[in-house]
Amino acid sequence: MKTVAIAGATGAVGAQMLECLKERKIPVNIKLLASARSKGKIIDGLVVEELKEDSFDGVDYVLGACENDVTKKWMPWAQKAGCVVVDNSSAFRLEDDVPLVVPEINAQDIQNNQGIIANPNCSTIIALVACDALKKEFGIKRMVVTTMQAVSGAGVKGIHDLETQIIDPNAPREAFPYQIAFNLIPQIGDFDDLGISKEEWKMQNEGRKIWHDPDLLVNCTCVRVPVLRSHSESITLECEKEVDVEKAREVLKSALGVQLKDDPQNKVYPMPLDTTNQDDVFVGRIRKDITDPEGKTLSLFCCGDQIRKGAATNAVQILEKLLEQN
Ligand code: 2RA
Repeated sequence: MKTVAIAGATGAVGAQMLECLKERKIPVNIKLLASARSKGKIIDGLVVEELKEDSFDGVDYVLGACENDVTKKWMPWAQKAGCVVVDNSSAFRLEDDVPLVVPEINAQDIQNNQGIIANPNCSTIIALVACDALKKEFGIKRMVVTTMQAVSGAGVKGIHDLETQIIDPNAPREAFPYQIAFNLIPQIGDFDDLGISKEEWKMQNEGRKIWHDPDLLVNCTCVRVPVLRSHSESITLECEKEVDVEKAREVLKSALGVQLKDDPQNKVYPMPLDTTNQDDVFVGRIRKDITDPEGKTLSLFCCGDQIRKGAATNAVQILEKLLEQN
C-alpha cells in the first residue's frame, strides 16, 4: 500500500486534506507532518510527526499544505526521497516543468510532472471550474472578475478577526490591517506599480497555464469580505462567439464539478453558505451583458468552498489520478 504524507497537517487545508482522504476512502497509509510545536498531537488517531529532513523516507506521495517559505525548505527533502509532491502553495505554480492542474480541466498534464504538481490558487480553481464548459462552447477572450474572498483564506487569524470583531469592532486585529466585520477590504496581497495585487495576477497567469491559452486576458479585483468560508466571484466573459443563456445553462448542467443554481426569479442563485463544506462550484445569475451590441458577453456569479475544491479536494483529486496511473 502506498504512503501519503500531509505536510502542514494541522492547518485548515492540511486538516481538510486528511478529511478528504478518509471521505473518499483512498487506500493509502497516511503520515502527518507539521512543525515541532505540533509534534505528538493526535488527529483522527494519527500522531503528528515533526517535519524534518528524513520525514519523507518511505513516503510515496506528499500533499503539501504549507506556506511558500516552508514548502521551499522541505521540497528538496521530498524530492531526494523520490516522492511525487502535490503542492498547494504558490511556490512552483508557474515553473515550466511543474504541471498546474484542475483535474476536471487538464488532468492530462499530470503525466508531464517531474516530481512536483501544483494546485492552483483557490479563486482560480473556482473561476475556471465555473467557466470551463463556457470556454469550450463560446470561446473566452477576456474575463473581468471580482472576487469576494472569505476570511478563512487568511487562515485561523482571519477567522479570529471576523469572529471577535462582530462582538467587539475594536478587538485586536491579527490578519487584516482594517476591521473586517461589517466592512470590505479591496486588497489581498501586495500591489505592484500598476496597482494590481499578487492575488489578482494569479487569475490570468494561472488561467493561461491551465487552459493552455497564452492569450487569455483577465482583469481581476480581489476583495476580502466578512464571510467565514467559501469564495464568491462575479465574472463577465467576453467571448469569441455570440452567447446564449439557455445554451450556457445546458452546458453547465453537465459540467464536471459544477452545480447550476440559476432561477433568480425564485431566489435561486449561488451563495457562500450553501457551498461551504461541499466540493462543487455553484454557478448562477447567468445573463447576457446587454451593453454589448455584438451579444458576445456573458455575466455570471459563482461560489465555491475555497478550502475544499479551492485547495484540499483539488489536491486529493490529483493524487487519485496519480494512484490510478501507478
Ligand atoms: C486568500 N487565496 O484567500 C488566498 C490564499 N488562500 O487569502
